[in-house]
Amino acid sequence: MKAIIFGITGQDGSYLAELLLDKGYQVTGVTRRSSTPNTQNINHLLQKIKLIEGDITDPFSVNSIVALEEPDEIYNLAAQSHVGTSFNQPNYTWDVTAGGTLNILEAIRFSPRKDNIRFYQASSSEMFGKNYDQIREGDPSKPDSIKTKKYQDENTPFMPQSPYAIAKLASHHLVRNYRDSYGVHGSCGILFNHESERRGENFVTRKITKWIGEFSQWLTSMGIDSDMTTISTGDTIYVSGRQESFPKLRLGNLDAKRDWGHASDYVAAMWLMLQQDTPDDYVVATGETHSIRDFLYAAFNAVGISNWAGFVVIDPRFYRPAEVDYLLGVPNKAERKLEWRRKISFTELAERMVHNDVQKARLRRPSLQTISQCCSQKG
Ligand code: NDP
Ligand code: GDR
Repeated sequence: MKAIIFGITGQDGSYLAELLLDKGYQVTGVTRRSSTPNTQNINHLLQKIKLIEGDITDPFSVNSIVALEEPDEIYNLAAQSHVGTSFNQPNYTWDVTAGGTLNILEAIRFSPRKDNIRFYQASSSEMFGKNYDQIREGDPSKPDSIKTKKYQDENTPFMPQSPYAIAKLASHHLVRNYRDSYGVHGSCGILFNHESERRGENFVTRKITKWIGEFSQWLTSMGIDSDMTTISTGDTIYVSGRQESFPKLRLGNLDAKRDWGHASDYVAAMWLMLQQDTPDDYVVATGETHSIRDFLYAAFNAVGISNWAGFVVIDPRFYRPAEVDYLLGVPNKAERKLEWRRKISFTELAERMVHNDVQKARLRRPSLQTISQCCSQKG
């Protein structure tokens, strides 16, 4: 079997490539030209995969890749995937995240091998935006036990809140339309947030764990235990009796709730979708929701710090013009039809990410330069 992955250098692309290689696929990844190397997520795979330069916004590039590679499966993971960035670069986000999908669908539609190609589209829980459904759960004989649960599943209406989410929704509808109009075997995974040790550094979970890694290394390099008294004033952390300081972690809205899983579990669902004879759309999620505060608690706890609030500054620059407040996905359909199960829990996810970033910071041995990079704290 032969697969093309658009977006192979990203978090999901790298895990998906590993999964397909394990299953014996020939994997071709599409990478766009960059002036500095950006293959850190797939460097360990470079001997086993084929890389082709291309850009999803260029129909000629997409057409020729699909025609020359003759794939059995195409996975479209390429996107401008940062929601906050999409407010500042809406046109670019639209071109990549919506227009790019159209280019692949057209390449499939006009391919003489159309009926032999299966297509996966990376749809997103962001498409639900402000919307959720509700059910009342509990024991009817014990009124106190009855609670209202808010959730999203395949039947929840979409109400996107950002240029990114609107572009993803356009792609989602395009796949349905090409399925209905031209018989394209296209499936959409409506994936809720999934993170990992390879998560981009300006998404909130990785921003937190990377900061913890740098901070732990700073304490270690000064011979200070993490339980020593730190004095937190304004934007800065000091240690009693010492001159040196470290910038606090700067974040936006801590009250938003997300349904967070591990990316390695989620790429398995992508592959399972394309093994179904009939294309369809599936929610992939954990069925749990946690606030950014919960993630901060779990992540700081992984290095033995319980009072995370003293290390964080709220910075309005990281607020979004419109927010998605609450996401909790119900993956019943994926569990029933695909027999998909997630394996990694919320706490394990946070711990794995923190330990990875602590280790990375240790290997980097921070200089003043890395500390100032940490201060710039994008995302
Ligand atoms: P990343 O941002 O880590 O990866 C995006 C990938 O798209 C990168 O390989 C990037 O290449 C590539 N890309 C961007 N623009 C282009 C372009 N013009 N032409 C070709 N390739 C391009 O995202 P994730 O791995 O986290 O997510 C994968 C997909 O799933 C994305 O579409 C995302 O929107 C979607 N999604 C993600 C979720 C999550 O929680 N992670 C949840 C739901 C959906 P480069 O390295 O050059 O930038
Ligand atoms: P999200 O992920 O927008 O859900 O999109 P992100 O980690 O960027 O934000 C999650 C929540 O955290 C709040 N937040 C911050 N976010 C960032 N990035 N930086 C901060 O400093 C910060 N402070 C608070 C945000 O406001 C938000 O509420 C991700 C992406 O992977 C999308 O591509 C994908 O489609 C969805 O998940 C599902």
